[in-house]
Amino acid sequence: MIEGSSWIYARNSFKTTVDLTAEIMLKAKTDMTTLPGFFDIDEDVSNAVNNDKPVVALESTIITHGMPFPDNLDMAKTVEAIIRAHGAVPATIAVLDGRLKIGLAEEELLRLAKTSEAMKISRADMAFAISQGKTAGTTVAATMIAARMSGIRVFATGGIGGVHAGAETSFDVSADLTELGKTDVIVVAAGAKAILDVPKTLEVLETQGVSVVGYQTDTFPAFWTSRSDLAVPLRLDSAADISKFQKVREQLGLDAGLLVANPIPAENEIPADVINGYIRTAQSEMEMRGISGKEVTPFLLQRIFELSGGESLKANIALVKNNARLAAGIAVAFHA
Ligand code: PSU
Ligand code: MN
Repeated sequence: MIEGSSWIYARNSFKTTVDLTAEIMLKAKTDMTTLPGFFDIDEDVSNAVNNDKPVVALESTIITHGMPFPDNLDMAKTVEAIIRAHGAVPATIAVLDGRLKIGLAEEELLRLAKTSEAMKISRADMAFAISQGKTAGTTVAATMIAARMSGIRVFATGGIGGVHAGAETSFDVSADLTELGKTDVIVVAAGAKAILDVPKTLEVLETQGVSVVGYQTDTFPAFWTSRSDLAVPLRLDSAADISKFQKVREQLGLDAGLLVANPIPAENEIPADVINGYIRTAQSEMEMRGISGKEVTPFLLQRIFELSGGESLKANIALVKNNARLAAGIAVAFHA
């Protein structure tokens, strides 16, 4: 990377800065024809990427493990429609029978939403699912890898994985954080859920070199609640400024992610004391039942859904929609 760039600088030393910028941006573009044979890229998505048009990637663990059927299907379709309405092409990413899908057809979404057999894959087991012909929901980490390889710069999700409460003994730190530390994609999320240890999550993000930007907020949003008592490291108030920031990050070749923390709309939030009560109950049940590893996040989400009488799911859907809107706006600004 360093060698390649300095070679360009040496060879083009007579060129203007504008020429050089254009050349570096071009270099960052993906040649889709050289992707591995197990990629299936939707035609709208590949046309958009090849013509430098806005695309927004979407994860699928939220469909397979994050929400019950049929709400998951409704959410997935609505979010895609929101992205289209805001001028970008949606690309839901998943593994279906060993094929890495970048953009899903409606019947594929339906299949994914209904199956109880899907794996939940991250960096460590993505290749396993593909090589074994499995069907899997991609986590934030796996979706970032697939998006980056396909030339997609912007990705919308609900919340990222993080450092789990009690990580000092369990060592449960989501691979989403290390992925954010090395894969340059803009991830729009509503902060981190209060089921996590949010202060430690922010510390790990900083150590990993992740740019964490609060969108129109000074505090790091806590998923179901729009504010927390933790300061957000950086703040920007428009999609245009986020796009400007990302262009400089790419020119510096930072090879780390940009996390945009977008607060849930005030009218959809659940008061902190209410949601925290459910979280504590769910966490103590989890301990009693000895649940660990990959099952932690899906278990907690499901229990909080039950304890809140479905309110947590409504808020979750509202914040994903809100993130999709902002992600489309950022993608449009980035490709303007
Ligand atoms: N947050 C949600 N719903 C989800 C997830 C996070 O509100 O479904 C999923 C995302 O796919 C995220 C994953 O990448 O959980 C993190 O899992 P883990 O904590 O096991 O790394
Ligand atoms: Mn984990």
